[in-house]
Amino acid sequence: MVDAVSRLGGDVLLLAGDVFDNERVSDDVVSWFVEQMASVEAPVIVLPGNHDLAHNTSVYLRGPFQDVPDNLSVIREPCGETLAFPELGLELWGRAMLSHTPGFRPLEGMPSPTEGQWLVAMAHGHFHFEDDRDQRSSPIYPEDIATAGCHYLALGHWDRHADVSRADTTAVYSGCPYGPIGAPEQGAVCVVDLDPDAGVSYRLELLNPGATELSRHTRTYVRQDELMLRLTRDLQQAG
Ligand SMILES: [Mn+2]
Repeated sequence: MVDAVSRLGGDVLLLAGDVFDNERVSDDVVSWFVEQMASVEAPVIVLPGNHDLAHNTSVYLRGPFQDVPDNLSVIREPCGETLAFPELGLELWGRAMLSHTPGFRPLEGMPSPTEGQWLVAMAHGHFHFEDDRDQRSSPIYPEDIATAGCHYLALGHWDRHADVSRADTTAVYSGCPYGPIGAPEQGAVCVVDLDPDAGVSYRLELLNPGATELSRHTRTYVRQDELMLRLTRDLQQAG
């Protein structure tokens, strides 16, 4: 991913949460991450997610994050904060997650765009489709996106890539560099272009196209597993 930023000419790298799986990661892992980000030839913005919360025992309060490279920013404000990159005509907004609950609304408090600037927002949460009836934590509803006002909404939480754009707001789960579970060949970065004339567009750039062979076996296994589960369920219903 670090290499991909220069290869693809990225101006900014956004990491929309769950960079770390939990707070038990060693300081070596945290230091390694900070070093890797220092080698990115662009600003890097990290939004904490539910696996790496911004609360009082946050991984982002650990030693290696006390003295981060100039290009690395972590969103820490629970009410939301805006980072300005005037040289890029870009403002970035995000709201740090302190607890992953149904009451946390990742898009709440997003400002309107500044005249003449792109507003890109980052959010970590679960998108509820129009007909979803279950209540999940850190919910993002269709009307939240439709009325967000930002030019692009960079979403994290789902491991798979998904376009959940509504009205004029382009809103996309990037997918992750290692790919969804069982499909490493789908590991990708989402490359977003903000063009004053052409508008907002994005594309996926695969990072691990060589992983197909491994994936084929993994997916076969997953399918069999699902089949077993389904058969078990059917038997239970029948019995
Ligand atoms: Mn998450």
